[in-house]
Amino acid sequence: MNMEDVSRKTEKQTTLSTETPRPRVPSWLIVLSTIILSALVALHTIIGFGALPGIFPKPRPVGTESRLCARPAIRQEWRTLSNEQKLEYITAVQCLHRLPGISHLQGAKTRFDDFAAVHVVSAGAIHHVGHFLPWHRRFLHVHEIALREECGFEGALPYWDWSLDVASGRSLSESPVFDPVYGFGGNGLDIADYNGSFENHTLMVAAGWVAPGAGGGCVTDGPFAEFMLSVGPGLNITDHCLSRAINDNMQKFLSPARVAELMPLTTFEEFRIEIEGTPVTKTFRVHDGGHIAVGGDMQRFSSPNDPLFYLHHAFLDKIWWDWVGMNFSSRLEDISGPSTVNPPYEDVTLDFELDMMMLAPPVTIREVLETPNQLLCHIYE
Ligand SMILES: *[C@@H]1O[C@H](CO)[C@@H](O)[C@H](O)[C@H]1NC(C)=O
Ligand SMILES: *[C@@H]1O[C@H](CO)[C@@H](O)[C@H](O)[C@H]1NC(C)=O
Ligand SMILES: *[C@@H]1O[C@H](CO)[C@@H](O)[C@H](O)[C@H]1NC(C)=O
Ligand SMILES: *[C@@H]1O[C@H](CO)[C@@H](O)[C@H](O)[C@H]1NC(C)=O
Ligand SMILES: [Cu+2]
Repeated sequence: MNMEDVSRKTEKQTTLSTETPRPRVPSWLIVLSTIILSALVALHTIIGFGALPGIFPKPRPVGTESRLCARPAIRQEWRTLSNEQKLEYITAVQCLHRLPGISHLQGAKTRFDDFAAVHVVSAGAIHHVGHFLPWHRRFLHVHEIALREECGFEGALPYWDWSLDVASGRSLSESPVFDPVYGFGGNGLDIADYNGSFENHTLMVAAGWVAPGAGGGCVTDGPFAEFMLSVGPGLNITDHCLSRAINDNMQKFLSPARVAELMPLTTFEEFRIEIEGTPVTKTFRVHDGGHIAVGGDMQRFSSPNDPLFYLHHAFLDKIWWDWVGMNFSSRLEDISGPSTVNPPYEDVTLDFELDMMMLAPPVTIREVLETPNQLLCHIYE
């Protein structure tokens, strides 16, 4: 059973609880009450909810009735979790990595690989498009459900607010997310002349890329040292270890100011482009900046190979939800952008389906607009 079912059940039980007549009430009174009550119910049905305050529970405005879930999971920033909560999350991720894969996609050996494989296969269709944010929101949710249902995880997906690390003035490698015990381990082993430039080097340098200076090899400490992966790196299908190249030169794209400047953007169109980054923008933004700041697998199409992918994208998801919250009425249903990377372009609509392949049934963008709804059932703290 998942969170959706739990909250639905709770609501139903609350709504349906009725009082049984007390035995000492005379039977004629019960009959009379029943008649009056039936009349009231009929009247109520005809004139609608809200007409009889006090007799029936006050309903919520039409449309909101079953839209929001009763007890949303609370997604927290990594450093605000207790050590016990951190270990619970890490243990659940390791569990997913021990379970056999079900996707049958190339290279996917484990349930953890399934997600990287779907991301690789879908990569060309889910970035630089109108559904970039909604697709990743649903993807994170499906991952969270797998952790819960298949690995007994009882918490919520955490997020990583890297702007806190930038604000601290220290190296990103000192972030609590890179802790060897209560984090995801640190940098990759130094590789001689590693430069981490995988795509158009000229373009990357123009976008603000400066080589990390260290790392590039396998992560050697923490719970994901010797973490074996078979999807990636990039589009390759090769057995390899989790690699990283933590890049402090990316800090300037991940500052609190960079997050703050997204908030006043008035249209989703500006917002989605400004949060995602190159090559649509000329220089890096928070999405690509975060990927490149971690480097290695995280910088490639196979980025879900690094467990930090989920924490980085959860923060981007929070930023989107925060942006909506700044002007709910005008921003909630604002959606735009091409549905494909290549022409002929057609704008996505709320009915556009987010394809998770064999990971989960498709849902529409409309179904993932609000994080505390019945389907997603989470909020950010
Ligand atoms: C990094 O690698 C790219 C691609 O192989 C190459 O074009 C570029 O010159 C290299 N840059 C440095 C600084 O070594
Ligand atoms: C790389 O990017 C530069 C600058 O935009 C462009 O002039 C060049 O054609 C690109 N090279 C490739 C191989 O795409
Ligand atoms: C894939 O592997 C080949 C051979 O090992 C290598 O030359 C190539 O750069 C790799 N491609 C990517 C996208 O990592
Ligand atoms: C919300 O957006 C609408 C439409 O753009 C605008 O008229 C209104 O002033 C905004 N409200 C706030 C509080 O910014
Ligand atoms: Cu992605």
